[in-house]
Parts: sequence; structure tokens; C-alpha cells
Amino acid sequence: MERDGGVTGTGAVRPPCNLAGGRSAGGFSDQPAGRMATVTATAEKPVRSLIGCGANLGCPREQLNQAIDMLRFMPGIALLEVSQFMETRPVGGPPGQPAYLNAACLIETSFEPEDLLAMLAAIENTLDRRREQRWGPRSIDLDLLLHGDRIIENERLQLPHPRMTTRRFVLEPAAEIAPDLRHPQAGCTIGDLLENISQRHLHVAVVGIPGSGCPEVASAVADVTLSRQLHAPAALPIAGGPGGTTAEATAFWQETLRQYAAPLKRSGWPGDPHGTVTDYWLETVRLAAERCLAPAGRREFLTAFDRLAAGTVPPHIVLFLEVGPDALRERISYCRQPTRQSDIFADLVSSGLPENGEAEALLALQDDLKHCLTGGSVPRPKAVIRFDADDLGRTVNEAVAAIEAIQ
Ligand code: A4P
Ligand code: MG
Repeated sequence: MERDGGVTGTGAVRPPCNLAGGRSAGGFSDQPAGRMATVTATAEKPVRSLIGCGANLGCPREQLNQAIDMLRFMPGIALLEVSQFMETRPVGGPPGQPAYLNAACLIETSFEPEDLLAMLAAIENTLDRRREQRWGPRSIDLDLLLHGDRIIENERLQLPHPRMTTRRFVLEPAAEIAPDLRHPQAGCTIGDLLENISQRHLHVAVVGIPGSGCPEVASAVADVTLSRQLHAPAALPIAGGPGGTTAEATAFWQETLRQYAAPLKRSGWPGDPHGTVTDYWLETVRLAAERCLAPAGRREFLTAFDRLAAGTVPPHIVLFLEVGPDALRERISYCRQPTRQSDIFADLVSSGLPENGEAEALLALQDDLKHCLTGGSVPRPKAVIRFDADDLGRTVNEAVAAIEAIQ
């Protein structure tokens, strides 16, 4: 990859000049840059980046305009579009925060996404951004939502932005300026993502292996959103489930599939605006059966699966709970105690606790689910949000926030 020259910012921040918000465009600027970053444009050709902006402290409109002007005059960045500003209810974080003002910007740049993120952080710092509390009130927040079709996951940067697919405060302004921009993981456009969360009766599936907390998280989300709840109709026998070549095993998995598919039938699906929260996904049954059955039985099962799945309502949103090996083993040990006081993680018990506390069978299924939801070949739900499910309380809060963001 060719480096096309360093860009060193030294100039002063321009005063706000677009107090009403609204569309604006600009070319690659030759103005002196703000005093904020030393970066190098390294991508071979410019890509389009989508930036989400939010503020709910100080003078949000002024801060948004200042941030946008800093982007406008940043060498190496072409500001193509700016959305209108939208007042939104705070999602997540401490209660009693002021309302947010949110917006989106479409830029074109040759900067690498890591450099761009550093520049956004520098703009935030210039505008007195304090980081005292996650999702706490802020003078300005600039999130890198999309950067071409780049998919990045490391400690500093996640691309696409991991929480954008259910956030109306992100998707509405973004769809105003870039409805046709593609989200590389969802495999659809920003406009499609907005339409996806605007269904009259949403189907939200909380997905994970037994012991990841799906029933618990699904109940909390359903309670907060006044949604209908559908629980897995039967246990998923992961460890020691019937397998092999026997007709009995194939019949067992087909019956389990039938039970799981029945409540999701298109024909009986409600149309009211409250939505449905399920604590299972039909694909989990397929993956579990595929692990258990021998090739002949698997083929027969998959034929039945395709026929039944076609008549069901797939989830619009998947909340995928990923539990780590240590937390899972701890939960298995807890469930083994005859004197335990609560029926938390009861799905682990009913799915047949793995022998000797070994969690490998479950973790292998979790890997299959992850592959399916992040890179597999099956048609994926448009909105998939992953959660580290080791701390159940935190998972509940974050899952509820992800669904509240739809409003
Ligand atoms: N980071 C990783 N990937 C990215 C990315 N694609 N873009 C890292 C930006 N930052 C990314 O961010 C925390 C860390 O995320 C950074 O160190 C960066 O390296 P932060 O801005 O310091 O803190 P934060 O914004 O509080 O955390 P987070 O988790 O990014 O929050 P979100 O998801 O940005 O949500 N409600 C309304 N109505 N409107 C809002 O704008 N915003 C939030 C913040 C919550 N509720 C809101 C709104
Ligand atoms: Mg942020």
C-alpha cells in the first residue's frame, strides 16, 4: 500500500457557521487543519465513511456545528453530507440525562479508520469531552459507524459500529443522507436497516447456548418493552442428545424442530405494535441437530428444516449472548448443586448438564452460532448485536438499551 504523504494539523478551530444544521457539502479542503492530530492518509483510494454525532451537555447544537466544521476543514477529509439535527431521548446510561441532539455526516477520506478515529477523538477533546461514565452525558460524541466495507474488531475500534443496527437516533439521520450506503455485515443498506427496525410487529430473538442467559435476558427485554414472550418450547439436549444413525435420533430432532417452529408460524403471527421477544432461534436447533446426527439423518433433518423454516417469521433483530468458558463452567457447577436457591440458568439443567462439568460441547455450538451470525452462509438477520454475557446484570442492561434504542 502506498503512503500518500503526511498531513499535520496545526491551525485553529473554525467558529460555528451552520447553527441550523442541515445539508452541506465540501471538497477536500486546503484550509489549515485544527490543532488536533498528526495523521497520514494511507488507504489507496478514498472511501466513504459515515459518522454518528451526538451531544446532550452544554449547547448541543453549537457543539455539533463546531464538530462538523472541524471535519469540514480537516485536510484529507471531504465532507459530503450533513443530516438535520434530531432531538432524541437518551438511551442507556444514568437516569435523568438531558435529551440528545443527534446527527450524521457522510465524508470521503483516504485516512485509515484508526487514524480517523484518532481525529474524531481529538475533535471530541477540543470540545471538552469528558469520559467519566459509560453512556454518561457528553458535550460531544463522534462515532465511526461505517468506513467503506471495512470490518474491524479490536480493543480500540470496532467497525461497523457494533450498536448501530438498532439505534433509531443513528439510522434516521444516516438514512436521510446515505440511504444506499451498505452495511458490510448486515448485507443491506442503511435504508433497509431503518425499515427493519420500523416493522409494526418486531420479532426480537435472544440467542445463545444454554447457560448464556437467554431466558433471563429475553424476559427482562419483554417486560420493559411490554412485548409478548415466547420461550423455547422444549429443552435442547446438547450434551448427550440422541445422535448417530438411528431413525429414532432423526425422528427426535425433527420433533424438536416441529415444536420450535410451531409458535413462529407466519400464519398465526400477530400484527399488534408490541412485538415478540423469543429466547431461541430456529437455526440453533439446526446447528445442534447437525452436531448430533450422522450424515443420512442430517440430510433428512435438513430437508424438514428448510420446509418448516420457510413458513416461520425470522427474527428482525438478534441479540447474541456469548459466554466465556470460565463463566459457563461456573454456571454449570452452580446448577449441579442440589441446594441451589434459584432456578437461574434452568435451561442448562434441562438441556442435560455436560458430564464432569465439561463445557466443550456447548462452547462448540456457541462457535457455530457465532459463525452463522457473523460470517455464515445462511441469510442473516439484518440486525445482530453481540453481548459479552459473562455478567448477567450488565447483559440485561445492555440488551434492554439496544431494544429501547429502536423507539
Ligand atoms: N470504539 C470502538 N469502536 C468505535 C467506533 N466505531 N466509533 C471505542 C467510536 N468509538 C469506538 O467510546 C468508548 C470507546 O469506544 C473508545 O475508546 C473507542 O476507542 P467513548 O466515546 O469514549 O465512550 P461512549 O460513547 O460512552 O461509549 P460507547 O460504548 O461508544 O457508547 P455509544 O455506543 O457511542 O453510545 N442516546 C441517544 N439518544 N443519543 C446518543 O447519541 N449515545 C450513547 C453512547 C448512549 N445513548 C445515546 C447516545
Ligand atoms: Mg462514542
